[in-house]
Order: sequence, then C-alpha cells, then structure tokens
Amino acid sequence: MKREIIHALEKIVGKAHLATSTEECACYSFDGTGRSFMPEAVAFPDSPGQISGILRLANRYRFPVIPRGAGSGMTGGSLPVRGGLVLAMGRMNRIIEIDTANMIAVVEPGVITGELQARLARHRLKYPPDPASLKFCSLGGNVAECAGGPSAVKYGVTRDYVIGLEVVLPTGEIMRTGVRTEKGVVGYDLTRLFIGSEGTLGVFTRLVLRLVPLPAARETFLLTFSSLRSATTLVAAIFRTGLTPCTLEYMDATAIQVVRDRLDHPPPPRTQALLILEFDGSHAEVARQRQRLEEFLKGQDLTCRRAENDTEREELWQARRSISPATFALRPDKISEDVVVPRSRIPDLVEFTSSLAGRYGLTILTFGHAGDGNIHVNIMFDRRERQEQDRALAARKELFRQVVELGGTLSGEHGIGITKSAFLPMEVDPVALDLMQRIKHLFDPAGILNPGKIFSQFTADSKVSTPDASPSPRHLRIDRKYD
Ligand code: 2HG
Ligand code: ZN
Repeated sequence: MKREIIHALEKIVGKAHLATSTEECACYSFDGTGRSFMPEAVAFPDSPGQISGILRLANRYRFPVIPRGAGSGMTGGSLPVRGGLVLAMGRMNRIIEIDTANMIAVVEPGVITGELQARLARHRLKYPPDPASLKFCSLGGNVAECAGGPSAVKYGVTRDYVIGLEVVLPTGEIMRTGVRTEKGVVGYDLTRLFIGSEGTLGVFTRLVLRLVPLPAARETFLLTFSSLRSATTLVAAIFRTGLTPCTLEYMDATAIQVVRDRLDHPPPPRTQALLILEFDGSHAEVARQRQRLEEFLKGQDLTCRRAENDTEREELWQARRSISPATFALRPDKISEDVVVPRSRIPDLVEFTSSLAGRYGLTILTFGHAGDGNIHVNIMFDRRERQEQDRALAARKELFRQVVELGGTLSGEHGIGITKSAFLPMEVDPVALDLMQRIKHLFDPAGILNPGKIFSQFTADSKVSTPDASPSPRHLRIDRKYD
C-alpha cells in the first residue's frame, strides 16, 4: 500500500490502531471457510467519523475496504479477496443502552452476541438470534449476514430484531435508518436492505435491537431414531399437531458420531438420527406443550429423553454447537452448505445427500435447523487429493440443483459471499439480479466496499482455496479501480 495512504490512515485512526506487518495482517486474512487472502493493512476504527474518513480516502485512492467482525463467517464475507484494507470492528464493542421499559438495546457492531445475551438475561430480557458461534461471533457480522440459529424456528432471524441502524455509506456519508418504535412505515425500508447485504452496502456503526422477555421456563428433549426417515418425517408432523418448539434441531448418524464423546448420555449405538426439541414460555405453557408432545410420541418408533437439569441441557447444546468444528476429524477440508427446503421435503433432501455420498464416494453429513427446513450439508474431502476435491465440487452442484427443484433456497443463514456467487443465477430471477447489482453500484459507485462478494462470478468450481493455495493479493495495485 502506498506510503501516502498509510500516512493518511495513521492520521485518521492513530498509528497504534493501524497494522501493516505481515504477521498482523495474516491474523485478519481468514474466516470460517478456511480460506485466506492477505490484506495490505488492517485498521481498528473507534468511531463513525474515522470510518467515514477511511471510506473517503478509499474513494480517492481506489483501494478496497473490507469490514470484519469476528471472522467467523462461513462464506468469505470478510475476506479481502482483492487485497486492500480490513476494517476490524472489534474496538467498537460498547453496549450503549438497554432500554428495559421499551425492550430495546442500542449496541455497537463489535459486541459479541453471547455477551449481549448474558447482559440482557440480568434484566430478564432476550435477544433471540443464536448462531452456533454465539460465544465468539459479533452482532455486526450477524446483521451483515442476517444470521439465524436454532431458535429461528420460533423467534425468527436477525432481520426480525434489527429495527434501526447507523451506517457509514461507501461514499463516506453517515446515515441513520429505521425507528426505535414497534411500528414504522416511513419511506423505503433501508434497514432491511442493509441486513444480509454481506458488508457490501455500508459499514454499521450502531444497531438498534428489539428484545423480548426472557421466558420463565424451558424443557429440552432428545429424541433418537433407528431410522433416518422416521426422524426427518417427524419434523413436519410435529408442527401439524400445533406444537410450537423454540428449537428443533436434527443430526444424522455421522454428525452424532463426531460429537458422541462430548455427551454424558450418548444416544444408543444404533441411532441413525436424532432431534433436539425444546419448548420455552411460561411454566404452564411449557407443561402443556410437554404433555402434548408425550401424547403425540406415544407408539412412535423412537426413544425420548428429557434433559433433567441445566447442566444436561447445556451439555447437549455444547455438543450441537461443536459439530461444525468437530467435522474436521473426518477429513481436513469441507464444503459447508446451509440450504433450506420446505419442511415436508427434508426427507427427500436427506435421502438425496446420502445418494450423492454413495455416488461420489464421499463422506457427507447433514444436521441443523430442521424446524425451519434449514439443513447443513457438510461435504468432507481432502484438498490434497485433487480428484476427491473435484468430486466434492460436483456433488455440491448437484445438491444445489436438487434444492432448487425441491422448492428450496441455497442459503438460509450463511449468505453468498465468495463461495456461492457462481450459483446465484440458479435461484435469483435475472431481472432481480440485475437490480441488485444496480443497487450496489448506486451505493458504491467506485466499487471500494467489500468488492468481489455476492455478484462476482468468483469461480466457485475451480477454487476451494486454503491458506497456502490462495494467491496473495499483495501484488494488486492500490490505484486500480475495483468493481
Ligand atoms: C451451525 O448451525 C452453523 O452449526 C455451522 O451454522 C454449520 O458448519 C456448518 O455447516
Ligand atoms: Zn446453522
């Protein structure tokens, strides 16, 4: 990066808050995809004014700026694929206000999701979105990707809880959107446009969040099945009975196997699938749901265990949340998908993935948020085995075709980033796709904010890159126009 740009950046954020060494830049080069692209510098801003200054500079010198939360994203949203400056938002981690009377929180984007939830619990309040990474992911990243999680089945996803934003536009203007009230229909809903825009339309500096009362009671059940199909068909049936679980998670036999040793009460050895079902609400409501569930399950071919206390429940959730990292015990690399299908089609999707695994000779596991049809399909492989990698990529393409065929969508919570951009036309109407790109251009005419994401036809088929396989973008000239 040119000396004069470095000097200007130092002036904006302070010398102590700009990193340029290879060692420091390397720490901001990766995310949850396992891919790595070196930035040319990393800035740690502390205010909207500093971010505005940086973006104005980026427009002048035409260098990419990539906002980054905790780096836990699964599709490359925070990767500096074209080099440039990473904007690490970790210093902006203040909880500015908890308005208990109106059940609203105002926070900065670097606040860790689980930390906000712990603070709110002291006020008997809850911010429901609960991505599996909640102990380390940040709220800004959650909003950028519109994160979901197990409780989405009852409570909805991030977009249902963000009612207002302060955003720095790619051109440097600072803007507020949305409301602090329960309702509001004044003008276009720009807040929603920013949510899930994957860091391409603006940099969030404040989030206004809607909260709900913390439920007084909770009951958790572990259902285990000796047949995969019985588990997957039960999902839609549960909702037809009128039960309203706050989570309904699913794991196939391989997912169970990778976390089995983390469970004090592991399911019986021949278990082919399990469901974790939870109810929350008032004590009376939870008791009513429990009774209804027990009646519904009578005579079904499954075993049901109720978590006896908080420790047992937490252990179950710890095991569930650790599936994603634990899968690397199977193969060193994976393609991790988060497709969604209508609930009644989950059995078809899961059977299709088993047939893919057989046909391509791969380990493919399925688990995730079955209650809302959002199934994680993890295609395991070893990138050092070229043919195995090719088979994994071919299997993913077939998977996506099948998902669209089943009336589903390619992503329920991880976004498009760089890993799915080549497949966007499979699902998105061409007119809509064109309009989306025009919106991006309107917000960011110089193409400096998080370039190469969502729309870039980033050759998904040929690049499952990893830290050492990815080309270093250090050679990119900073005065080039990125679009
Ligand atoms: C989860 O629900 C995460 O555990 C990660 O969304 C899923 O690794 C994955 O595919
Ligand atoms: Zn998930």
